[in-house]
Amino acid sequence: MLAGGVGGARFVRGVRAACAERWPARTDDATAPGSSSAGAATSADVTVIVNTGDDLWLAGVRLMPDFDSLLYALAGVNDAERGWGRAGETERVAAELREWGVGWPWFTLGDLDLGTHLARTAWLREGATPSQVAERLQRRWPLGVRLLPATDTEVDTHVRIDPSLPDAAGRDELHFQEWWTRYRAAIPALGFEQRNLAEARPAPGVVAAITGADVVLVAPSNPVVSIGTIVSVPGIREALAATGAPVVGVSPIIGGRVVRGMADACLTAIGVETDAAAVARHYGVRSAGGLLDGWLVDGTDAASVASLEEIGLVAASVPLWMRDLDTSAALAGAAIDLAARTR
Ligand code: FO1
Repeated sequence: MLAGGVGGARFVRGVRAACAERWPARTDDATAPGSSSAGAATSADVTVIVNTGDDLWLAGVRLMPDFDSLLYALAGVNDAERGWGRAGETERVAAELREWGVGWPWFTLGDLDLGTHLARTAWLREGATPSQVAERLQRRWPLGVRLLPATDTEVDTHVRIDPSLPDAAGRDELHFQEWWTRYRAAIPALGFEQRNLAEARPAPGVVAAITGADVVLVAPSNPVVSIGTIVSVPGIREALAATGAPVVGVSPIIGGRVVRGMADACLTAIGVETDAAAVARHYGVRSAGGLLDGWLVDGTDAASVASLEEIGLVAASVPLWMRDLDTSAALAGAAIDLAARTR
């Protein structure tokens, strides 16, 4: 699976549940990944390739927001209401950091969450790579799936803006997290740029996961800064082109609106309409050099299925709203079924 954080987490939980239902863990295999997390035991081998473009250094620690959102959600320790961070979080350290003028006053580092950032940063300073750190963080909770950062290179996304705008204060770019959390994506983006992309390589295991997969799923995550960043790491798009597995995506747009977040601002910036079929066309059809073999849209967008099939996609409309684990699992099951139809 390719996934971003908040939007990706619900879908990944659904995939885990759908796999547990279809391919339950063998009862004699007590060591199966996820065997001790409720309802998640599956013999399926699920790898999630996680967007790292939202990552940043702040207050001396390395943050990997999408990785952490997936980690916390799959472990069941996430703040489901807010959508990011830990449940039962306190903010005592954040209040101190504001007093010291360290970090960003509009960006909250919760106390429990800071524990994760400190552990990660300590291991990075000891010489571990981000993917090795990711592996260590996952040992704490039995997730039932493997989370892999797309790359070990720091490819933090920056947003190009017009320096003459009042909020820009003369700057012609902002870190994605400042644009997203401070300005709620309201400053028109002129473009998105990932740092160090030319020298970036897929993290160990990423290419093998894609080329060795039976099915590749593209989560309903932000097509520009989440999925877009993953596939812009040199080698990942090529692995997707080469894999024998069908590649099936789920639209993050329902009835012309984003399901959550502000992906519409990102799509507008790159000239793509906020529309389920337009996102599919943006990803492109694999047989013509694009990413996808199949695409799921919501019932609201059922009218676009015929035109998507005309351009060579296997498409279907199903309920896309992930209200709870059951609806997420049903959606994941529909994506797996669509993959079978592409063969
Ligand atoms: N989102 C916010 O809207 N405000 C915050 O203060 C904030 C803090 C934060 C800290 C750690 C972390 O992992 C994520 C955090 N997020 C916060 C969420 C994050 O900015 C974004 O929603 C994602 O990167 C976009 O998927």
